[in-house]
Amino acid sequence: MKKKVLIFGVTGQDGSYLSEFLIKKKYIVHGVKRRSSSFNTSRIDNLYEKYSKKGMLYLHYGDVTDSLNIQSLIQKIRPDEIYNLAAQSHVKVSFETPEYTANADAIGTLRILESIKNVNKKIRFYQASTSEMFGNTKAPQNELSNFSPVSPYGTSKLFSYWITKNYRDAYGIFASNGILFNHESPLRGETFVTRKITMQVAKYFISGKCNLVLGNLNALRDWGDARDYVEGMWKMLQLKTPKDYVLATGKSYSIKSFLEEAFKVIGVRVKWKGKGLNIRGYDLVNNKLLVSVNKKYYRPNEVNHLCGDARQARRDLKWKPKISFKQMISDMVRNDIENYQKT
Ligand code: NAP
Ligand code: G4F
Repeated sequence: MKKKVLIFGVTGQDGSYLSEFLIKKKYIVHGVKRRSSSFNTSRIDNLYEKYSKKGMLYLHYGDVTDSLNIQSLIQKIRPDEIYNLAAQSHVKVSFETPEYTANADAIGTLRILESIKNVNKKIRFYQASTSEMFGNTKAPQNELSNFSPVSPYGTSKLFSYWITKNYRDAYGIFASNGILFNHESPLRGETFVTRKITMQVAKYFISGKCNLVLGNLNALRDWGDARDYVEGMWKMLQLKTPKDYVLATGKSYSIKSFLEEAFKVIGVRVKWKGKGLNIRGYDLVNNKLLVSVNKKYYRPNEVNHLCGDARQARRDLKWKPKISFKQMISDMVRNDIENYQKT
Protein backbone atom coordinates (compact mmCIF):
# COMPACT_ATOMS: atom_id res chain seq x y z
CA MET A 1 0.00 0.00 0.00
CA LYS A 2 1.36 3.41 -0.98
CA LYS A 3 1.53 6.02 1.77
CA LYS A 4 -0.82 9.00 1.55
CA VAL A 5 0.17 12.52 2.44
CA LEU A 6 -1.88 15.68 2.87
CA ILE A 7 -0.17 19.04 2.26
CA PHE A 8 -1.74 22.31 3.39
CA GLY A 9 -0.09 25.11 1.39
CA VAL A 10 0.60 22.93 -1.66
CA THR A 11 0.52 25.92 -4.05
CA GLY A 12 3.41 27.70 -2.31
CA GLN A 13 7.16 27.48 -2.95
CA ASP A 14 7.76 24.64 -0.46
CA GLY A 15 4.46 22.91 -1.26
CA SER A 16 5.51 22.52 -4.86
CA TYR A 17 9.00 21.12 -4.12
CA LEU A 18 7.70 18.88 -1.33
CA SER A 19 5.00 17.42 -3.61
CA GLU A 20 7.59 16.62 -6.25
CA PHE A 21 9.92 15.08 -3.66
CA LEU A 22 7.16 12.92 -2.13
CA ILE A 23 5.83 11.74 -5.50
CA LYS A 24 9.37 10.55 -6.27
CA LYS A 25 9.29 8.70 -2.93
CA LYS A 26 6.11 6.93 -4.19
CA TYR A 27 3.65 8.74 -1.94
CA ILE A 28 0.15 9.59 -3.11
CA VAL A 29 -0.01 13.35 -2.59
CA HIS A 30 -3.19 15.23 -1.67
CA GLY A 31 -2.83 19.01 -1.68
CA VAL A 32 -5.09 21.75 -0.39
CA LYS A 33 -5.51 24.82 -2.58
CA ARG A 34 -7.50 27.95 -1.81
CA ARG A 35 -10.32 29.22 -3.93
CA SER A 36 -9.11 32.37 -5.67
CA SER A 37 -10.56 34.70 -8.29
CA SER A 38 -7.42 34.23 -10.39
CA PHE A 39 -5.26 31.17 -11.02
CA ASN A 40 -3.04 30.32 -8.04
CA THR A 41 -1.65 26.93 -9.04
CA SER A 42 1.18 27.95 -11.38
CA ARG A 43 3.84 26.34 -9.17
CA ILE A 44 2.18 22.92 -9.32
CA ASP A 45 0.51 22.96 -12.74
CA ASN A 46 3.32 20.94 -14.34
CA LEU A 47 3.16 18.32 -11.57
CA TYR A 48 -0.63 18.16 -11.81
CA GLU A 49 -0.49 17.62 -15.54
CA LYS A 50 2.05 14.83 -15.15
CA TYR A 51 0.76 13.00 -12.10
CA SER A 52 -2.96 13.59 -11.57
CA LYS A 53 -4.05 11.13 -14.28
CA LYS A 54 -1.76 8.49 -12.76
CA GLY A 55 -3.56 8.90 -9.40
CA MET A 56 -0.43 10.28 -7.72
CA LEU A 57 -1.55 13.87 -7.11
CA TYR A 58 -4.97 15.15 -6.04
CA LEU A 59 -5.98 18.73 -5.30
CA HIS A 60 -8.82 19.74 -2.95
CA TYR A 61 -10.27 23.13 -2.14
CA GLY A 62 -9.73 24.19 1.43
CA ASP A 63 -8.52 26.77 3.90
CA VAL A 64 -6.88 26.49 7.30
CA THR A 65 -9.33 29.07 8.65
CA ASP A 66 -12.16 26.55 8.09
CA SER A 67 -12.28 23.77 10.71
CA LEU A 68 -15.13 21.86 9.06
CA ASN A 69 -13.22 21.73 5.80
CA ILE A 70 -10.04 20.51 7.54
CA GLN A 71 -11.86 17.82 9.51
CA SER A 72 -13.73 16.50 6.47
CA LEU A 73 -10.57 16.42 4.31
CA ILE A 74 -8.66 14.46 6.94
CA GLN A 75 -11.59 12.10 7.45
CA LYS A 76 -11.98 11.51 3.72
CA ILE A 77 -8.29 11.17 2.76
CA ARG A 78 -7.07 9.37 5.92
CA PRO A 79 -3.44 10.43 5.30
CA ASP A 80 -0.39 8.84 6.92
CA GLU A 81 1.40 12.20 7.11
CA ILE A 82 0.27 15.85 7.14
CA TYR A 83 2.54 18.80 6.33
CA ASN A 84 1.19 22.18 7.42
CA LEU A 85 2.91 24.67 5.12
CA ALA A 86 -0.14 26.94 4.86
CA ALA A 87 0.45 30.46 6.11
CA GLN A 88 0.24 34.14 5.42
CA SER A 89 4.01 33.97 5.20
CA HIS A 90 5.02 37.59 4.55
CA VAL A 91 6.42 39.29 7.67
CA LYS A 92 5.77 42.88 6.54
CA VAL A 93 2.21 42.05 5.47
CA SER A 94 1.57 40.52 8.92
CA PHE A 95 1.82 44.03 10.43
CA GLU A 96 -0.98 45.13 8.11
CA THR A 97 -3.17 42.01 8.50
CA PRO A 98 -2.37 40.85 12.05
CA GLU A 99 -5.73 39.28 12.84
CA TYR A 100 -5.89 37.28 9.63
CA THR A 101 -2.26 36.23 10.09
CA ALA A 102 -3.02 34.94 13.59
CA ASN A 103 -6.14 33.14 12.35
CA ALA A 104 -4.28 31.31 9.58
CA ASP A 105 -0.78 30.95 11.04
CA ALA A 106 -1.66 30.25 14.68
CA ILE A 107 -5.23 28.93 14.96
CA GLY A 108 -4.95 27.14 11.59
CA THR A 109 -2.39 24.78 13.14
CA LEU A 110 -4.58 24.16 16.16
CA ARG A 111 -7.49 23.26 13.85
CA ILE A 112 -5.39 20.66 12.03
CA LEU A 113 -4.03 19.15 15.26
CA GLU A 114 -7.52 18.97 16.78
CA SER A 115 -8.76 17.12 13.67
CA ILE A 116 -5.83 14.69 13.88
CA LYS A 117 -6.74 14.07 17.53
CA ASN A 118 -10.38 13.42 16.58
CA VAL A 119 -9.83 11.37 13.42
CA ASN A 120 -6.64 9.35 13.94
CA LYS A 121 -3.86 10.08 16.44
CA LYS A 122 -1.43 7.96 14.37
CA ILE A 123 -1.21 10.57 11.58
CA ARG A 124 2.26 12.13 11.60
CA PHE A 125 2.32 15.95 11.56
CA TYR A 126 4.92 18.45 10.35
CA GLN A 127 4.61 22.11 11.36
CA ALA A 128 6.38 24.81 9.31
CA SER A 129 7.96 26.76 12.15
CA THR A 130 10.38 29.56 11.44
CA SER A 131 13.55 31.34 12.50
CA GLU A 132 11.37 34.49 12.78
CA MET A 133 10.33 33.09 16.19
CA PHE A 134 13.83 33.96 17.49
CA GLY A 135 13.40 37.66 16.76
CA ASN A 136 16.56 39.40 17.89
CA THR A 137 17.93 36.60 20.08
CA LYS A 138 21.70 36.46 19.62
CA ALA A 139 22.98 34.47 16.63
CA PRO A 140 23.72 31.64 16.05
CA GLN A 141 20.28 30.31 16.98
CA ASN A 142 19.48 26.64 17.61
CA GLU A 143 16.75 24.50 19.20
CA LEU A 144 17.71 25.74 22.68
CA SER A 145 17.80 29.47 21.89
CA ASN A 146 15.20 31.83 23.37
CA PHE A 147 12.17 32.71 21.30
CA SER A 148 11.36 36.39 21.16
CA PRO A 149 9.28 37.16 18.05
CA VAL A 150 8.92 40.78 16.93
CA SER A 151 6.07 40.57 14.37
CA PRO A 152 2.48 39.29 14.25
CA TYR A 153 3.82 36.60 11.88
CA GLY A 154 6.57 35.43 14.25
CA THR A 155 4.22 35.56 17.23
CA SER A 156 1.52 33.55 15.44
CA LYS A 157 4.09 30.97 14.38
CA LEU A 158 5.30 30.70 17.97
CA PHE A 159 1.76 29.76 19.06
CA SER A 160 1.84 27.03 16.41
CA TYR A 161 5.23 25.84 17.60
CA TRP A 162 3.96 25.46 21.17
CA ILE A 163 0.59 23.92 20.29
CA THR A 164 2.42 21.33 18.17
CA LYS A 165 4.58 20.44 21.19
CA ASN A 166 1.49 20.45 23.46
CA TYR A 167 -0.39 17.96 21.27
CA ARG A 168 2.71 15.77 21.06
CA ASP A 169 3.12 15.69 24.84
CA ALA A 170 -0.57 15.56 25.79
CA TYR A 171 -1.93 13.10 23.21
CA GLY A 172 1.14 11.23 21.98
CA ILE A 173 0.72 12.54 18.43
CA PHE A 174 3.85 12.28 16.24
CA ALA A 175 4.15 16.04 15.69
CA SER A 176 7.39 17.85 14.81
CA ASN A 177 8.40 21.46 14.30
CA GLY A 178 10.88 22.22 11.56
CA ILE A 179 12.42 25.56 12.59
CA LEU A 180 13.51 26.61 9.14
CA PHE A 181 15.70 29.56 8.34
CA ASN A 182 15.10 31.49 5.11
CA HIS A 183 15.06 29.31 2.02
CA GLU A 184 14.71 30.53 -1.53
CA SER A 185 14.48 29.16 -5.06
CA PRO A 186 13.31 30.05 -8.56
CA LEU A 187 9.77 29.47 -7.19
CA ARG A 188 10.15 31.99 -4.34
CA GLY A 189 7.24 34.45 -3.99
CA GLU A 190 7.90 37.61 -5.98
CA THR A 191 7.54 40.01 -3.01
CA PHE A 192 10.27 38.41 -0.88
CA VAL A 193 13.51 40.33 -1.11
CA THR A 194 15.61 37.69 -2.90
CA ARG A 195 13.15 37.14 -5.73
CA LYS A 196 12.42 40.85 -5.97
CA ILE A 197 16.16 41.33 -6.59
CA THR A 198 16.69 38.43 -9.04
CA MET A 199 13.72 39.50 -11.16
CA GLN A 200 15.10 43.03 -11.51
CA VAL A 201 18.60 41.70 -12.28
CA ALA A 202 17.06 39.62 -15.09
CA LYS A 203 15.18 42.65 -16.36
CA TYR A 204 18.43 44.69 -16.41
CA PHE A 205 20.22 41.92 -18.30
CA ILE A 206 17.53 41.78 -20.99
CA SER A 207 16.38 45.39 -21.25
CA GLY A 208 19.12 47.52 -19.69
CA LYS A 209 16.47 48.91 -17.30
CA CYS A 210 16.27 48.35 -13.57
CA ASN A 211 14.03 49.97 -10.97
CA LEU A 212 14.78 48.14 -7.78
CA VAL A 213 13.44 49.92 -4.68
CA LEU A 214 14.12 48.15 -1.39
CA GLY A 215 13.92 48.66 2.37
CA ASN A 216 16.57 47.79 4.98
CA LEU A 217 19.70 46.55 3.19
CA ASN A 218 21.65 45.72 6.32
CA ALA A 219 19.66 42.87 7.87
CA LEU A 220 21.48 39.53 7.83
CA ARG A 221 19.77 36.33 6.77
CA ASP A 222 20.81 32.67 6.65
CA TRP A 223 19.64 31.78 3.14
CA GLY A 224 19.43 28.17 2.00
CA ASP A 225 17.76 26.50 -0.98
CA ALA A 226 14.15 25.28 -0.66
CA ARG A 227 14.95 22.09 -2.60
CA ASP A 228 17.30 21.00 0.21
CA TYR A 229 14.89 22.01 2.96
CA VAL A 230 11.86 19.96 1.84
CA GLU A 231 13.99 16.81 2.17
CA GLY A 232 14.71 17.80 5.79
CA MET A 233 10.97 18.17 6.47
CA TRP A 234 10.33 14.62 5.27
CA LYS A 235 13.29 13.23 7.23
CA MET A 236 11.82 14.67 10.45
CA LEU A 237 8.66 12.60 9.99
CA GLN A 238 10.61 9.36 9.37
CA LEU A 239 12.29 9.28 12.80
CA LYS A 240 11.33 6.82 15.55
CA THR A 241 10.35 9.63 17.93
CA PRO A 242 9.19 13.14 17.11
CA LYS A 243 11.50 16.05 17.84
CA ASP A 244 11.98 19.66 16.69
CA TYR A 245 14.83 20.60 14.36
CA VAL A 246 16.54 23.71 13.04
CA LEU A 247 17.37 23.60 9.32
CA ALA A 248 19.89 26.25 8.26
CA THR A 249 23.18 26.71 6.43
CA GLY A 250 25.09 28.34 9.30
CA LYS A 251 26.17 31.28 7.14
CA SER A 252 24.50 34.66 6.91
CA TYR A 253 24.73 37.52 4.44
CA SER A 254 23.26 41.02 4.23
CA ILE A 255 20.64 42.02 1.67
CA LYS A 256 23.39 44.18 0.12
CA SER A 257 25.65 41.14 -0.32
CA PHE A 258 22.84 39.11 -1.86
CA LEU A 259 22.19 41.92 -4.32
CA GLU A 260 25.88 42.25 -5.26
CA GLU A 261 26.09 38.49 -5.81
CA ALA A 262 22.94 38.51 -7.99
CA PHE A 263 24.34 41.27 -10.23
CA LYS A 264 27.63 39.36 -10.50
CA VAL A 265 25.72 36.54 -12.24
CA ILE A 266 25.15 38.90 -15.20
CA GLY A 267 28.66 40.37 -14.98
CA VAL A 268 27.64 43.65 -13.34
CA ARG A 269 29.46 45.20 -10.37
CA VAL A 270 27.58 47.53 -8.05
CA LYS A 271 29.07 50.79 -6.76
CA TRP A 272 27.39 52.22 -3.62
CA LYS A 273 26.99 55.92 -2.85
CA GLY A 274 25.30 57.65 0.13
CA LYS A 275 24.02 56.32 3.46
CA GLY A 276 20.79 55.22 5.17
CA LEU A 277 17.69 56.16 3.20
CA ASN A 278 19.90 58.01 0.68
CA ILE A 279 21.99 55.01 -0.29
CA ARG A 280 21.99 54.18 -3.98
CA GLY A 281 23.62 51.44 -6.03
CA TYR A 282 25.00 52.13 -9.53
CA ASP A 283 26.44 50.03 -12.34
CA LEU A 284 30.19 50.50 -11.84
CA VAL A 285 30.82 50.65 -15.59
CA ASN A 286 28.09 52.95 -16.95
CA ASN A 287 26.85 54.68 -13.74
CA LYS A 288 23.22 53.69 -14.36
CA LEU A 289 21.08 53.77 -11.22
CA LEU A 290 20.23 50.18 -10.22
CA VAL A 291 18.86 50.36 -6.69
CA SER A 292 17.46 52.87 -4.23
CA VAL A 293 15.77 52.68 -0.84
CA ASN A 294 12.29 53.70 0.27
CA LYS A 295 11.01 53.86 3.84
CA LYS A 296 7.79 52.13 2.84
CA TYR A 297 9.64 48.81 2.62
CA TYR A 298 10.97 49.11 6.18
CA ARG A 299 9.17 47.16 8.92
CA PRO A 300 7.89 48.56 12.22
CA ASN A 301 10.21 46.03 13.87
CA GLU A 302 13.13 44.29 12.20
CA VAL A 303 14.87 40.98 12.84
CA ASN A 304 18.48 42.01 12.40
CA HIS A 305 20.54 38.86 12.35
CA LEU A 306 19.50 35.27 11.69
CA CYS A 307 22.12 32.56 11.49
CA GLY A 308 21.16 28.97 12.26
CA ASP A 309 23.03 26.19 13.98
CA ALA A 310 21.68 22.97 12.42
CA ARG A 311 24.08 20.51 14.09
CA GLN A 312 21.23 18.51 15.63
CA ALA A 313 19.68 17.92 12.17
CA ARG A 314 23.08 16.98 10.78
CA ARG A 315 23.54 14.41 13.56
CA ASP A 316 20.04 12.85 13.80
CA LEU A 317 18.67 13.34 10.28
CA LYS A 318 21.96 13.16 8.39
CA TRP A 319 20.74 16.35 6.74
CA LYS A 320 22.94 19.07 5.36
CA PRO A 321 22.35 21.67 2.66
CA LYS A 322 23.82 20.72 -0.72
CA ILE A 323 23.13 23.82 -2.83
CA SER A 324 25.48 26.74 -2.10
CA PHE A 325 24.48 30.39 -1.68
CA LYS A 326 26.10 31.30 -5.02
CA GLN A 327 24.54 28.38 -6.88
CA MET A 328 21.09 29.22 -5.53
CA ILE A 329 21.38 32.86 -6.62
CA SER A 330 22.68 31.85 -10.01
CA ASP A 331 19.72 29.45 -10.50
CA MET A 332 17.26 32.17 -9.49
CA VAL A 333 18.74 34.80 -11.83
CA ARG A 334 18.99 32.39 -14.77
CA ASN A 335 15.44 31.21 -14.25
CA ASP A 336 14.18 34.80 -14.15
CA ILE A 337 16.07 35.58 -17.35
CA GLU A 338 14.29 32.63 -19.01
CA ASN A 339 10.93 33.82 -17.67
CA TYR A 340 11.62 37.33 -18.89
CA GLN A 341 12.54 36.07 -22.35
CA LYS A 342 9.21 34.22 -22.58
CA THR A 343 7.13 37.37 -21.89
P1 NAP B 1 4.46 30.56 0.47
O1 NAP B 1 5.13 30.40 -0.84
O2 NAP B 1 3.96 31.89 0.89
O3 NAP B 1 3.24 29.50 0.51
C1 NAP B 1 2.25 29.55 1.49
C2 NAP B 1 1.15 28.59 1.12
O4 NAP B 1 0.09 28.70 2.10
C3 NAP B 1 0.48 28.90 -0.24
O5 NAP B 1 0.11 27.68 -0.83
C4 NAP B 1 -0.77 29.67 0.18
O6 NAP B 1 -1.81 29.61 -0.76
C5 NAP B 1 -1.14 28.89 1.42
N1 NAP B 1 -2.07 29.59 2.30
C6 NAP B 1 -1.99 30.86 2.76
N2 NAP B 1 -3.04 31.11 3.56
C7 NAP B 1 -3.79 29.97 3.60
C8 NAP B 1 -5.00 29.61 4.23
N3 NAP B 1 -5.67 30.46 4.98
N4 NAP B 1 -5.48 28.34 4.05
C9 NAP B 1 -4.81 27.46 3.25
N5 NAP B 1 -3.67 27.76 2.61
C10 NAP B 1 -3.17 29.00 2.80
O7 NAP B 1 5.41 30.04 1.65
P2 NAP B 1 6.69 29.08 1.56
O8 NAP B 1 7.89 29.92 1.39
O9 NAP B 1 6.41 27.96 0.66
O10 NAP B 1 6.75 28.56 3.07
C11 NAP B 1 5.99 27.42 3.47
C12 NAP B 1 5.74 27.50 4.97
O11 NAP B 1 6.97 27.55 5.66
C13 NAP B 1 4.95 28.73 5.41
O12 NAP B 1 4.14 28.32 6.49
C14 NAP B 1 6.02 29.68 5.89
O13 NAP B 1 5.49 30.55 6.87
C15 NAP B 1 7.03 28.72 6.47
N6 NAP B 1 8.43 29.14 6.44
C16 NAP B 1 8.97 29.58 5.26
C17 NAP B 1 10.32 29.92 5.22
C18 NAP B 1 10.97 30.41 3.95
O14 NAP B 1 12.05 31.01 4.03
N7 NAP B 1 10.40 30.14 2.78
C19 NAP B 1 11.11 29.81 6.39
C20 NAP B 1 10.51 29.32 7.55
C21 NAP B 1 9.18 28.98 7.56
P3 NAP B 1 -1.87 30.65 -2.02
O15 NAP B 1 -0.90 30.10 -3.04
O16 NAP B 1 -3.30 30.56 -2.45
O17 NAP B 1 -1.48 31.99 -1.49
O1 G4F C 1 12.55 38.32 2.05
P1 G4F C 1 11.92 38.80 3.30
O2 G4F C 1 10.57 39.39 3.21
O3 G4F C 1 11.96 37.56 4.30
P2 G4F C 1 11.83 37.46 5.90
O4 G4F C 1 11.17 38.65 6.48
O5 G4F C 1 13.19 37.11 6.41
O6 G4F C 1 10.83 36.23 6.06
C1 G4F C 1 11.02 35.05 5.31
O7 G4F C 1 11.82 34.16 6.05
C2 G4F C 1 11.26 33.71 7.30
C3 G4F C 1 12.29 32.78 7.96
O8 G4F C 1 13.23 33.55 8.66
C4 G4F C 1 9.96 33.00 7.00
F1 G4F C 1 9.43 32.50 8.14
C5 G4F C 1 9.00 33.96 6.32
O9 G4F C 1 7.79 33.26 5.99
C6 G4F C 1 9.63 34.47 5.03
O10 G4F C 1 9.76 33.38 4.14
O11 G4F C 1 12.87 39.86 4.00
C7 G4F C 1 14.23 39.56 4.30
C8 G4F C 1 14.93 40.84 4.74
C9 G4F C 1 14.22 41.60 5.85
O12 G4F C 1 15.17 42.03 6.77
C10 G4F C 1 13.60 42.81 5.15
O13 G4F C 1 13.46 43.96 5.96
O14 G4F C 1 14.97 41.73 3.63
C11 G4F C 1 14.63 43.03 4.07
N1 G4F C 1 14.13 43.79 2.91
C12 G4F C 1 14.74 44.90 2.42
N2 G4F C 1 14.03 45.37 1.39
C13 G4F C 1 13.04 43.53 2.19
C14 G4F C 1 12.97 44.53 1.22
N3 G4F C 1 12.12 42.55 2.26
C15 G4F C 1 11.11 42.54 1.33
N4 G4F C 1 10.20 41.55 1.36
N5 G4F C 1 11.01 43.52 0.38
C16 G4F C 1 11.91 44.54 0.28
O15 G4F C 1 11.80 45.42 -0.56
